[in-house]
Amino acid sequence: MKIQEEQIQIENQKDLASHVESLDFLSNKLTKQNYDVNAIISKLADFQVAIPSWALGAGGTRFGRFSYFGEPSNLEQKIEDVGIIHSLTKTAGAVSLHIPWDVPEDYTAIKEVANSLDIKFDAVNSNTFQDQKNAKESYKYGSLSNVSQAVREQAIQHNLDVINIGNKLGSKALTVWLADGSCFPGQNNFQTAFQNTQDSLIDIYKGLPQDWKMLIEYKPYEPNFYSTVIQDWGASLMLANGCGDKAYTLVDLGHHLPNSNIEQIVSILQLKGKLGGFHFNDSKYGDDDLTAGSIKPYALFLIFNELVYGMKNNPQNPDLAWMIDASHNVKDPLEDLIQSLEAIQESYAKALLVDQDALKAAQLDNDVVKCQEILQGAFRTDVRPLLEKARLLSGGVLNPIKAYRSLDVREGLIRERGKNTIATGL
Ligand code: PSV
Ligand code: MN
Ligand code: MN
Repeated sequence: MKIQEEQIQIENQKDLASHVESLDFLSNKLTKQNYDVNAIISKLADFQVAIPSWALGAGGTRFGRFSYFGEPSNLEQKIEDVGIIHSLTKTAGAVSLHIPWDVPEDYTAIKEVANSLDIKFDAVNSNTFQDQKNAKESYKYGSLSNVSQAVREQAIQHNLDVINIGNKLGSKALTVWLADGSCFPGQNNFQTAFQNTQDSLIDIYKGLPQDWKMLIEYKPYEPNFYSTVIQDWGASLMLANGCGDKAYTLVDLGHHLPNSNIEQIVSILQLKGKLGGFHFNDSKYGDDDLTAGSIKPYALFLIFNELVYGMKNNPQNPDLAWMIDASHNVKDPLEDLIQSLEAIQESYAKALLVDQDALKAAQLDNDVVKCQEILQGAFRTDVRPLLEKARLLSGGVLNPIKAYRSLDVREGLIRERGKNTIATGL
């Protein structure tokens, strides 16, 4: 299923008058306050977030999986789903694959599908948290950290294979997330597990092409509940530094203990030039993988405020790999991803409204109240007309969820693919 340009135009006609009215109102207000509205809109239009291949089906929990029907059952269909989201929002121009769930059968054909939908291949993800069919060794007690050299070698080789697959598709980064850790005190020697992980990562790093990055993700707990080898940004940063210049820390919003100051983590990593990637989601308790901005929108804004500051002031930090990492089982996954994209863009737009010069002046005066006024003034602005305009200029729709429903996309997918399809994923 592909959304046609005429369909987009018809959808946009329905909302154009009210969009023009609300954009005029906001533009006038912002222009009077000396904002360059067109520059903000063009930054929004440029901002692209990768969609993970595993979020296109209804997510599972350990208690079960409920299909949303019409789910993609192969890689081509997954890319087509990303194409649908991208044609509506124009902000999802990349897909992030998970190997071995998404190994292409025919590389040329897959690249052609992606190309025709204007989708690029973002970071590739390795999987050493599940045993693969016919694998000789088991990851039950860890992968890159395992006490057995044979297991570590198998896990290293898998990561090298993933790089090879990504290379054929045009990816430029490998994301490593490990489930390695322990469930009970005494089960692991912390130092041995960490050192094994470092040595294994160095072996993988040696196989990284010159223009690639290695992104090392951290997570405090789950599936292991006593210790995780790469449990926080400090562990990830040490490992990245131990590998070399092309290795970076990846921050996943759901991978922090409650009340962690994620914006501060992000800020300092950028200062050190070591923030490589970002996974968006939201959570109430832990790694809940909920829709970005659905629980703590102010926290998301504060994180974006630091990211915007870093993108401007930290040339030592590379461009970031942005990805949504959210999936659960009560919403249509495509609608959910559209909602996440909207929340991400909204937070970005609000962060772009923070007057950095005024904030700096207020900080130098120790005017705490003014600092807060500046941040909250930006946060309270309804920036949605700017997002609409960015989409309109890029050929997307003014209101993606409304258009998705009025075009009966899910019904079309069910007609094409059948009801009983289940996508691979977490
Ligand atoms: C598991 O927590 C996880 O959600 C990580 O965030 C990874 O990025 C993702 O799975 C895919 O491996
Ligand atoms: Mn993640
Ligand atoms: Mn996660």
